[in-house]
Amino acid sequence: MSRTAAKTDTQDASFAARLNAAANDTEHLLDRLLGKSLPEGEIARPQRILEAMRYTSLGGGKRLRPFLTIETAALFGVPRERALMAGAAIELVHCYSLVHDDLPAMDNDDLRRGRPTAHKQFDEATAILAGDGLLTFAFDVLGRPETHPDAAVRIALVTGLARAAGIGGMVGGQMLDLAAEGRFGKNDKAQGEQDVLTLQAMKTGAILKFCCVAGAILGNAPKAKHEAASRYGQVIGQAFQIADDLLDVEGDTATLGKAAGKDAAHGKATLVDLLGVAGARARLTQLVKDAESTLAPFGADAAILKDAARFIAERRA
Ligand code: GRG
Repeated sequence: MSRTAAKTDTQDASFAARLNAAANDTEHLLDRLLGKSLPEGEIARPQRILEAMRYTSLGGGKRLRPFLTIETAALFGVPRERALMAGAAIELVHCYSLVHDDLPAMDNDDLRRGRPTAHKQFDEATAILAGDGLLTFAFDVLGRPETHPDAAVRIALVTGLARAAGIGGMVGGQMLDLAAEGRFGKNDKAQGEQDVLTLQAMKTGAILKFCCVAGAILGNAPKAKHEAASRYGQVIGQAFQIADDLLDVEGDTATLGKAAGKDAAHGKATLVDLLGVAGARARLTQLVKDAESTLAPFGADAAILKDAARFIAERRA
C-alpha cells in the first residue's frame, strides 16, 4: 500500500509517528462515519454504494491531507477531534477525485493505491456514484457540530472546501488538464510555465492549500497567521505536484501503487517537461526552503510542518 511505501531518508521517527497517527485516526473516523447507522435525515444506505464508498476511502493512502489539517490546526490549539473531522472531510473529497480521475472517460486507470480502481472492482456506474457519494458526504461531515460548535466556522469551512474543490479549483484544474492533453483541440493545450503552474495550482494545489487554511479557520487564527498557513499550503501544493511529476517519470508502478509514465503517454505538459529533471529538482529544493520561510511566524511549533515539506519533496510514493 502506498502508506508504508511513503517513507523517506530524512524522515525522523517523530514525523513518521505523527503521520501514522493521523492516518490511523482518519481511518477509524471514516470507518465510523461510513458505518451502517443512519444519521437523522437519511432513509437507508444501500449496501453496494456503501461498500464502494468504503472500498475507495478506507485501507490505503498516505492521508497527507488530514495530517496537514491536524498539524496546522494544532498550531492554533484546536482540539484534535475537530481537526480530524475537517481532515476526514477533505480526504473524502480527495478520494472522490481519485475515483473519478481513474474512470475510463478521464485517465482510464486500472490500479489505485495498489488495488483495482473502483470501476474495475465494481462497475462504472457504481464508481461514479461512489465518487458522488464521497463528495457529498464530505459536506455532511463539515456541517456537523462535532467539527466545530460555531456555525460561522462551519460555513467558512464548507465555503472554503467547495471553492478549493470546485470550478475555480480542482474541477476547473482537471478541465484544464484534459484540455492540455489536446482532447478538445490543439488550441486548448497548455503552452508555457505559467499555464502549467495555474493548472497545477487548481488541480492539486487548491485542496492541499485548503488543508492548511482549514486548520487556521478552525483555530480562528489572526489574519497574519492565517495568511502564513495559507502561503505554506500554497508552496507545499506546488512542491507536491513537482514531486508527483518526477515520480511519474522516475517511479515504478509497483512502488507507486498506480500506473507510472502516464504524463508522457497522455502528452501532459508538466514542469519536469519544461525544466528537465534537474531543473525540476532545483525548483523543488527552492520550494522546500520557501515553505520553511513561510512558517517563521510559528517558531519552533512548526517543526513538524517543516518535516512535512521535506517529506512531500522526497517521497517515493
Ligand atoms: C476528477 C474532479 C476530478 C479531479 C481529479 C486531483 C485529481 C483531479 C486527480 C488525481 C489524479 C492524480 C494522480 C493527480 C496527481 C496528484 C495526486 C492527487 C496524487 C495522489 O495523491 P496522494 O499521493 O495519494 O496524496 P494517496 O493515495 O496517498 O492519498
